Amino acid sequence: MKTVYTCFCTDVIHEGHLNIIHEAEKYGEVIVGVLSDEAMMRFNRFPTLEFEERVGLVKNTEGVGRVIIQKDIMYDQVIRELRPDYVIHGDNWKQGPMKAIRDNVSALLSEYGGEIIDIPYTYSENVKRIDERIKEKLAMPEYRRKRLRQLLNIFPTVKALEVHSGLTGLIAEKTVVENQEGLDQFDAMWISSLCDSTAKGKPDIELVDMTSRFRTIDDVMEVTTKPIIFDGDTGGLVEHFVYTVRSLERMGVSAVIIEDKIGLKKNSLFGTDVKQTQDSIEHFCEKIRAGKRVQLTDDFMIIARIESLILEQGMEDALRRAYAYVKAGADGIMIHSRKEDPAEIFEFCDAFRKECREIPLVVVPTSFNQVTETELGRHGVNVVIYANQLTRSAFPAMEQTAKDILKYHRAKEVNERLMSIKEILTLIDEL
Ligand code: SPV
Ligand code: MG
Repeated sequence: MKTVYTCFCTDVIHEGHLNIIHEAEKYGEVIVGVLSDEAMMRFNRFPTLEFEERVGLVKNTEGVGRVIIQKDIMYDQVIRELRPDYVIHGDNWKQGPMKAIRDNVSALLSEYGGEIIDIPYTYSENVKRIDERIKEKLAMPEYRRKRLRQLLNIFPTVKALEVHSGLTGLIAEKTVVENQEGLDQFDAMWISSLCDSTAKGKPDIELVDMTSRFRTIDDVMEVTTKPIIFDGDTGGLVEHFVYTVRSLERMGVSAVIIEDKIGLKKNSLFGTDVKQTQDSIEHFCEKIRAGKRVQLTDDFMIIARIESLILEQGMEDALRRAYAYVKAGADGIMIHSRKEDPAEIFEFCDAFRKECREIPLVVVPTSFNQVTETELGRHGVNVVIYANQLTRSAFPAMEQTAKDILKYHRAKEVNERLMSIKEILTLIDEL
């Protein structure tokens, strides 16, 4: 009997999947691969069911002969082991980022004469509704909040992109590219104080108040499902920080990062060019302890950010602070540097990792931007934050457009570099 393989990356079986199975049955024994949590999280979206539940769902579906686990988004291992006569899939994988997967399958099958069967993708109101419902579920605080911890348990490095609005949130949520391993996308979002302030035309000095910062979080949350790491600046007064923790946790934010500075905060990338004061270890530990004390779930993380290298206080001071903050209950450590050479970041991470193997390490490679995520991962870094690149790329583009319209007294000259009217009109889906 011939074999037909299909891979399901789903937590609900709907008429589209039933149709695939029904069509597959015409060709032979139907083998369904259930995509592993790791692959689903990295390349598609977070599952809302436990892996075993997803396997059970497929096993109990009529027409399914065998169920296996597909570990990677690309089919190499599965096809080499199973050598199915056919691989069947909805024809939606002929375009967009999924085309890379189809090309991979096609190349593998051609090695021994297997065939792809593309069947029309089921576009129906019901399928659309189911898809939307799952997305809504993923956006709920109780699902979203724990997602950063889940990611950290699975992936060696998590990458976060700066967002400061619904629109930038959508970019972080939806941007997918093809690479050697298959598809890639951002895992999380960073609500930067610098970019949130800049978007409002204000300096990054804790001037934009928490009510406004929460409004930004809300704008982002309304249109995304990925976990949020919030830049909490200094955390403010201990008496205020406890309320911030409660609010962020309730909203479904996964982590807040607070920096060990006190008084008027200036952006770290100014370094010692401006007056900035580092907090005492004792006082900052008190802030961490107070935050941890008021937390209501185990999901939320308070990450302590060390400014010793920024303020040229030396490696020893940075490490002493890191151990003290971990002892006070910090769920992670962020080490910051404004040097172009990543040597001091590597030195810190290597030394810290010898003492603390488990505590997540966070870095923001803005100045030392030549290092890759893999390199940072080798030094024990778990979260890489691209803290301001969206804002910094948008501003010069917008400014140039404004200049050119002024220069030519019309918009024809800038038109070529613009998104088309059709694209902007259809960019945002309606419910
Ligand atoms: C931010 O993005 O606001 C940060 C990172 O705090 S940095 O600007 O490098 O200080
Ligand atoms: Mg900041």
